[in-house]
Amino acid sequence: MRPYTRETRYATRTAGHDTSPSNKLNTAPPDAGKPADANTRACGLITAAYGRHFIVELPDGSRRTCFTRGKKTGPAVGDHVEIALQGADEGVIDQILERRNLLYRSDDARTKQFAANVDQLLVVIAPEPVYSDDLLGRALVAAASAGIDPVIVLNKCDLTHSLDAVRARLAPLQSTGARVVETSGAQPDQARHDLEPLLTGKCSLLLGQSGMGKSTLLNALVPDANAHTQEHSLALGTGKHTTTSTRLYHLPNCRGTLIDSPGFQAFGLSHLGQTEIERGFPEFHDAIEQCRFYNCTHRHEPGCGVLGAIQRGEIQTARHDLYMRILAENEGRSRY
Ligand SMILES: Nc1nc2c(ncn2[C@@H]2O[C@H](COP(=O)(O)OP(=O)(O)OP(=O)(O)O)[C@@H](O)[C@H]2O)c(=O)[nH]1
Ligand SMILES: [Mg+2]
Ligand SMILES: [Zn+2]
Repeated sequence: MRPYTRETRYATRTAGHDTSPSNKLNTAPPDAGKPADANTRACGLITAAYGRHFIVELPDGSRRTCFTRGKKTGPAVGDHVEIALQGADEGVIDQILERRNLLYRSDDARTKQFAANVDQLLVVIAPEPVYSDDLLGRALVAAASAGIDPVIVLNKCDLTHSLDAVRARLAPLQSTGARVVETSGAQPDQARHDLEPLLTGKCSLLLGQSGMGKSTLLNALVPDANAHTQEHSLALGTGKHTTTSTRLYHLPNCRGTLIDSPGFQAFGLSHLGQTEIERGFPEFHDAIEQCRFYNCTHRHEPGCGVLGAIQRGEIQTARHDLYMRILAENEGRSRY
């Protein structure tokens, strides 16, 4: 066992709810409606999203390029959809079948869907380039609000000179129950050993800032993917992230799927209300029980259990600051 292998588990489970932000197509239970006419209609899985067109994988393994009608943009990678077949290799997406969940971010201007029907969120960070605590915390809040299990994947553990510093940085978050798995995409056999047990039987989404090594991990786990990877500095030099679209892959060695996504630089959560935000801060939960007012916002109220716990050093100020920033986004949005 390598010296850097450590793991802790997320203590709290949350139920997922809001799964329909910009889903302008109809949704229906998977077995709803009339049976699809095999000659003209089919059900499939969205494996790639390129703006308005999508790759849909049919049960026989064939793939079709599909479009949504008109201006509708609703489907996300991981969605099961019903399509009307067109020609030999195209189709039109008529309906999104019922979703278990949808992970997305939002700001005042727009919503960006990451993926649907995800079992597990792998938030990839690394010692280099420097990752953002704010963005990591937001990804965990998004996962909790969608009812998706999060795992922090600390990649590039071969960079031993900066590993202790990044572990120390992660420790406070780990103490809140966040699960951390260490690995190195630069050592594909090791990465498979570290991650395959986690991935078996699940749909997992690789998410993180640019340059953290998401596509490198994908290539280790799905060698046929041949995903393009690049030095972060080169990627930024072109003004683009290396990965530009979200794609789903089948894992060859274990049952399950893995989704690679473009790096993000912002993670707005203006769609989340206070209760949903609180779910992303498991270390607040006991303290909230002590709040004097049932509708306490944990900002300034007298008798607030969260503020009390901060004063006693039981909750970190930086985490409370993140909570306040996300709450302010939601309130800013509801004024429009
Ligand atoms: N030393 C080391 N370098 C790694 C490791 N994993 C990835 N890299 C390097 O990090 C750089 C970025 O890797 P990518 O896989 O392209 O990163 P990404 O997260 O997919 O980036 P975007 O697609 O832009 O979001 C590349 O130069 C990789 O070779 C690792 O485990 N160790
Ligand atoms: Mg990539
Ligand atoms: Zn309170």
